[in-house]
Amino acid sequence: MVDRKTNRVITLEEYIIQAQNKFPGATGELSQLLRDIGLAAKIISREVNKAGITNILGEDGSTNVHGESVKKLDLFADSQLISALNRSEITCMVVSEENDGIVELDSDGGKYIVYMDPLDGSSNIDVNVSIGSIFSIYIRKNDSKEPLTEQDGLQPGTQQVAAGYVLYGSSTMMAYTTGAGVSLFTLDPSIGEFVLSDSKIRIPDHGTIYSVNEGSYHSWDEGLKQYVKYCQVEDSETHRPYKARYIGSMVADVHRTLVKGGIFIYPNSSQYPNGKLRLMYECNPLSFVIEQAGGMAIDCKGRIMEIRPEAIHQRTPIFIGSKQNVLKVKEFLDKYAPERIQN
Ligand code: FDP
Repeated sequence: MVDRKTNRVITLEEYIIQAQNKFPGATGELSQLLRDIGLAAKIISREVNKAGITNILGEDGSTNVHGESVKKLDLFADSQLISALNRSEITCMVVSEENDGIVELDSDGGKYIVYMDPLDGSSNIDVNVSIGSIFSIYIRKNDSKEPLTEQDGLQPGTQQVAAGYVLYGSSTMMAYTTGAGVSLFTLDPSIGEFVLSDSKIRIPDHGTIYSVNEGSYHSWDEGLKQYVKYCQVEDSETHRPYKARYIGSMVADVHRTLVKGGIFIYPNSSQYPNGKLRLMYECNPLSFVIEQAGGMAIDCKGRIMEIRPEAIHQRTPIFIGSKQNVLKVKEFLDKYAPERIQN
């Protein structure tokens, strides 16, 4: 996207400053935080792109807090983001997929709490498939003189002040929202800057792609089984059958859903009774982005962002995407499990 007055591209830095200037009382701290994340993302992107030619691919031998094997790039991304956030001393605490407890940063009264999944979709690293970083930002509620605890971070997604993701795909893209729409940037490697691609991206109201790991079909609830059958039936009026697309990296699947419309699902199942994906650093931030673009995100009962979290690494089922598609899957879920319907 080109600035009409100057006829040149707008960088992430410029865009953030312009946005901040619209709020005369703004301290500039949130802008700084977003710039820190942007900088870490560029460094991670560089390593992701050369992963195959350095010795950084593969597992480092340890397992993370969820018992999943940790890839070397996960650890690299985790340390880059934490040190970028530490530098400006405005973030007091980080919760990361890679760390069991909270990580306290060297801030003197810093008010921001950042949740992150430094490298989501990491089982795709070794096969050169898109992966991403996700972030979600909150303001600390209690007095900054009190010791920090997990409780400080247990706020519903509706309290997020900003959230977004970086997708390391055929190009590197960053999408974020501060609650006033979604802005999308593309990393231009020739100048080493994220440049604005779209300042108010909208998700289509209806899409013709469904995205779910169908290998788990037999462990799903009946409502979801019936919905997927519905997606596969021929009906020209509703453009069915829909296309099935599943990358297996949530960021990449949700990004495609944002751009093209449709639905991404990671359900509860007999294998994962509470779903697999994490509420605080996967589902809430991506729900904030999708809602801000005009879409919807629910668990089996209601809005993802209204879930009251009880643990920092909590999991949730998620149905996220175009409004009409999410409402349709909800119809099926409610029909086969009416006891779940929320008034
Ligand atoms: P991964 O395990 O590769 O890190 O966050 C977990 C996640 O990827 C999501 O990015 C992805 O959508 C999902 O798990 C894939 O899970 P399945 O392999 O069970 O489909």
